[in-house]
Amino acid sequence: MEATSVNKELNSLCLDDMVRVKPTTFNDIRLKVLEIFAQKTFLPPNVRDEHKRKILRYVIKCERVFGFIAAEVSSIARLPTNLHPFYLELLNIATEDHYKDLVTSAKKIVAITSELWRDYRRKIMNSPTEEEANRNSREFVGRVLSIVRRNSKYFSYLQEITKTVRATPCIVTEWPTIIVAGMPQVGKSTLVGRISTAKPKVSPYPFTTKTVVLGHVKLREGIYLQVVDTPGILDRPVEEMNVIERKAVAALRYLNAVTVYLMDPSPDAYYGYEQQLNVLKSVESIVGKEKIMVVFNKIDRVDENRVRYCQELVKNIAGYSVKLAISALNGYNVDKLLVEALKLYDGVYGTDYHRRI
Ligand SMILES: Nc1nc2c(ncn2[C@@H]2O[C@H](COP(=O)(O)OP(=O)(O)OP(=O)(O)O)[C@@H](O)[C@H]2O)c(=O)[nH]1
Ligand SMILES: [Mg+2]
Repeated sequence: MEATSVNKELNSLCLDDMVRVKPTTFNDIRLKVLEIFAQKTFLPPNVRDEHKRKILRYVIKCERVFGFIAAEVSSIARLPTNLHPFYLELLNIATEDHYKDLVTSAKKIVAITSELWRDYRRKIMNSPTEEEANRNSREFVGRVLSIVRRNSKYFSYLQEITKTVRATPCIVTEWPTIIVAGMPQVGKSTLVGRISTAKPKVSPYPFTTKTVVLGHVKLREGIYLQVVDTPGILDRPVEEMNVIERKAVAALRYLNAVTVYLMDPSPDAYYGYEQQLNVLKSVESIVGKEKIMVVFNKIDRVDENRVRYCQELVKNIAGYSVKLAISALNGYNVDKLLVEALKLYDGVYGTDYHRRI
């Protein structure tokens, strides 16, 4: 078994292919509109009538303003809302649950601006004097900017959206997926880094992992696994979780996977076994007991008696038999873990991967 890179094109879902937008704000738009309006206009030489030439100048200015706003805001209005639920949830997390509001408000700007432009184009064209054409075109720009101002409060999330898009891995939909979950500091990233192509940051501080990280493992020619590193989850109700924990919950809830629930049985673990068992219960309430495999990590620093004692606790308090004890740090039993996880996956999804490796 080896960590290996594979072709990203292979039946993969990539957020950056679907969500393409660049951050902008009302102020950016306002400045650009004023700049466009002030630009010199060059009239087509075939318009000879002096009055028409003066009027046309304003039509062209406003047409440019309209074209700019339509293009700028349409890229937001066209953001997809029928995404894979995992991706949709990540975007909701990035926008404090305002992703759909953002798209709706951009659609509103485009629709109202288009309507205004239809009206004002006629008005400006029919202006009897240059002064009136000037007044009408300024009125158009003023009204358009006011529409943008009133409907752009969610644009402030665009920055966070682009960050999320950049940080979100592609999902290969046809591969078995194994999520590694647990409290902060149990060694999730160390494990994922050891077995897969992903190289997540490891450190002795909680919430080192701030987003979902995905790695690939080649089990044999043509058989690959996806391994998902998740941020740590604390012992508290799902509704009270912070945005980092919510990303772990999004992976658990929306990816078709099995979950390795990693525990640190050390007596001086960052979080004690009671909290770790409470979080196991939370994870169970999201994915269901049948999709969970409980694994002890850091076995290199825990004596046998302690392991046995903790196994009993897990059995008696949470009702799970601990499947394996590993050391993500030195690699002890990690290959076994992959095989066991795959067996669980096959049992849940009716596949036969573990027989083919
Ligand atoms: N002794 C020992 N230390 C380990 C083992 N696995 C991880 N560690 C250490 O535990 C600490 C936390 O490891 P991480 O892999 O960052 O833990 P995590 O669960 O990803 O933590 P968060 O990202 O904060 O949720 C680091 O100091 C690792 O070196 C292990 O098997 N044995
Ligand atoms: Mg981590």
